[in-house]
Amino acid sequence: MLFTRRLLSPFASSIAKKLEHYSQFQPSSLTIQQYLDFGRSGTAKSSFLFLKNELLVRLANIMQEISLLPPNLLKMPSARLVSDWYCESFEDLLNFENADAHLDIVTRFNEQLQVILKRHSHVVETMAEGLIELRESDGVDIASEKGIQYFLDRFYINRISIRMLQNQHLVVFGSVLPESPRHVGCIDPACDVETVVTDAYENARFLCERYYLTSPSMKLFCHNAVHPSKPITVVSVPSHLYHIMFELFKNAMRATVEFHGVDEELPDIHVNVVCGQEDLSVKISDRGGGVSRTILERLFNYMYSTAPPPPRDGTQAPLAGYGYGLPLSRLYARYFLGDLFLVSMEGFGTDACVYLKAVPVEASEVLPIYSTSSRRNLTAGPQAADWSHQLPSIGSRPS
Ligand code: W6P
Repeated sequence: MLFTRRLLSPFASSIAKKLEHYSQFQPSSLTIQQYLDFGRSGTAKSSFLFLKNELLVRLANIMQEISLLPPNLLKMPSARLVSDWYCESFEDLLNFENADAHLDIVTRFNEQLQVILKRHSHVVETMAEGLIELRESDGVDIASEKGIQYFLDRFYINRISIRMLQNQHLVVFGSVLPESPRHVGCIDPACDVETVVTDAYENARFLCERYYLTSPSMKLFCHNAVHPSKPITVVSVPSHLYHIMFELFKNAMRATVEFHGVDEELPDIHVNVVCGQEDLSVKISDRGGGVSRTILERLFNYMYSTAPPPPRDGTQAPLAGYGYGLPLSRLYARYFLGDLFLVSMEGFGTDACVYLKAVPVEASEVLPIYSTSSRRNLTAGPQAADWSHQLPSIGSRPS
C-alpha cells in the first residue's frame, strides 16, 4: 500500500494536502529595487512573515512540476534524492506555518534556513547524476529530452530565486556577513561592472595559464551612454554577474587557445560594456574559430552537456565546456529580466552578449508558475512533425 502510494505520488500523503494548497498560489515576483528597499527599511519580523509563506509557495510550485517528470527519471536514485530534499525542506518550513514573529522563533527560523541552504547545496550536480543514470539505464528519446530541458530551466531558476530569498534574509536580518559595507544583503547598489568583468577575466586567465601555459589578453571598452565619463554601475547581485562573466571568459579562452595553438600568437578577447537608458550590455568577442549552429544549440542543452565528472586522479579537467556553465549562466542573466545570447561565425569566432536591466524598478524576478500550461509542457508526448525537415528521411517514407 505504502509502496503503491509512493509510485502514484512521489510525496508522502501527510504533506500532499499542503502541497496542493500552496501550489495554488502564484509566487510573488520582486524587483531588485524591492529587495533593496526591504533590505534597507524592513524588519526581521516582517521579513520572517513574508518569507515563511513565499518559500512554501515557491517550493510547492516547483514540487508539483517535479512530480510530473518522466517516471523513469524519477525512479533514478539521484533524482529521488533531490525530490526528497525538497520534501524535507517543505516539511521543515511547514513547522513555521502558523508561528508568530517572536524573536526566538525568528532565530530558530534563521537556523532552519541555514540547514535548508546546506541541504540543497549540491542539487545541480545530483540532478546531473540523475540524468546520467537515466541515459545509462533507459536512454533518452527526443520528447523526454525536450521535457527535461523545459523542466530544468524552470527548476534551476526557481532554485536561484529561493536561494536569493534565503540569502538576502540571512545577510540583512541574520548572522551571515555582507561582502562589503555597501552591500544590502547580496545586492550591491553601485556594482562597478568594469571591476566585476576584470576580476572574472583575471581568474579565468589564471586557470587558462595553468592549463595551457598561455592565455589571450583582453581589450576592454566601456561606454556610458547615460552619464558619459562616469564609471558604469548597476544595482545587481555581483556574484551572479561574476558567475556569468567567468563562464564566458573560460569558453572564449579555451576556443582561442585551441584554435590558434599554444605556441602561437593569440588574438585578444574584445569586451564592450555599454550602459544605455534601459539596458546594460556586455559583449565578449573571441576569435576562437567559432562553432556551427548545430553545436551552438547543444551548448545550452542539459542532456548534451551532461558528461560524467572528470577523474580526480590528477588528470586535469578541461578549462570549459563540460557541465551546466552556459545554461545556468543564461538563467542567472534571465532571473532579473536580462538575457544571454551566443552569436557565432563558424570558422572565425564567437560573440557572447549579456544584457541586464539598467533600471532597478524594471528588474523583476522571472519565476516559473505551476499551471495548466506548464503541466501540458511537462507531460506532452511526442509531437507530430509540422515542418518538412523534421520528417523521416525520404527512403523510409511511404510514397
Ligand atoms: C566559442 C564557444 C563559446 C561559448 C561561450 C562563450 C564563448 C565561446 N567561444 O568558441
